[in-house]
Amino acid sequence: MKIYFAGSIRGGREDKELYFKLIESLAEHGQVLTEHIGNSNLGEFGEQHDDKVIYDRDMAWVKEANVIIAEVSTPSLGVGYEIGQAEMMGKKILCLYRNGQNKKLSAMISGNKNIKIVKYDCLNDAITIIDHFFKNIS
Ligand code: 6K6
Repeated sequence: MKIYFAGSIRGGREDKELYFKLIESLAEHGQVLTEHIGNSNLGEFGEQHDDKVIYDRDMAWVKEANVIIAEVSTPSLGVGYEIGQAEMMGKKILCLYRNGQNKKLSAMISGNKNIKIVKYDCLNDAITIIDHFFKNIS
């Protein structure tokens, strides 16, 4: 199982520790192609690659992945783009949205019937949701 985890980078790194823990949990279900998203040293201005290199690499990984798991509590153009591309490729997509955010989830995600969106309260809830998701697709 190849897993593409998507989480905000330039959209804001407030949830980077949460991403790290989610990636740890995802790694029990397969190979996480995007482990760097949880890297606490990667800030909004983090990884010093050319943007084209990042785009090409990430799109190749989206193609390679069996599933896309996106943490969408922090609005991110890049995460939204990846979800849209993954949908066009027919990938299975799970979006996790934490309750109590001051910004509502975009209707382009919440209104899309091809995307499974689950709201959660805490890390343990999110891990349970992830475990169910993988149980149901295997
Ligand atoms: C430059 C500055 C900080 O980080 C960078 C470049 N690093 C990136 N490395 C890997 N993936 C990236 C990078 N920037 C964006 N992405 C992809 O877009 C990731 O897969 C994330 O899921 C998503 C984040 O998009 P933004 O719009 O929040 O950056």
